[in-house]
Amino acid sequence: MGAGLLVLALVGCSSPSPSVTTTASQTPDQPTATAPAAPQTRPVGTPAAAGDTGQTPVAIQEFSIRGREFSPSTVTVQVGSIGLWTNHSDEEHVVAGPGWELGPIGPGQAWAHTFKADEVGTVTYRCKIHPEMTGQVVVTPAES
Ligand SMILES: [Cu+2]
Repeated sequence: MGAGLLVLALVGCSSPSPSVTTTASQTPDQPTATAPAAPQTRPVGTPAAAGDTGQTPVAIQEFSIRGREFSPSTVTVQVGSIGLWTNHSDEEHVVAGPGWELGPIGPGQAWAHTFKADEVGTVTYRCKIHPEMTGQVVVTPAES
């Protein structure tokens, strides 16, 4: 299961590089992240806390929660990519997608979800606390 991982990081609005602790077991076939609509996607070298070595680098798509909005609200990622939601607001949020849930994400916290092959297509997620908060992620198959 792609259970959410609490990322223990001191995330401030001025520190855009939260350290990510992940136990992602999904290994993308190709590390080439060529999602055209994902300007914030960046490769991650070696997941420091990952148990097994030799893992293929994965892309991280960062999402900001400010006020009661997700940013970006629509983005395209590849299977195996990690979505990282960072709460820059002053209240808790719970990010809920089909079959997964992150949170409650307190102010300053970041939680991650790895997009799996069974999520290929358009994933709509929302905040369970504030249903008016919604976002979409278009998950594309891993290139082979
Ligand atoms: Cu919320």
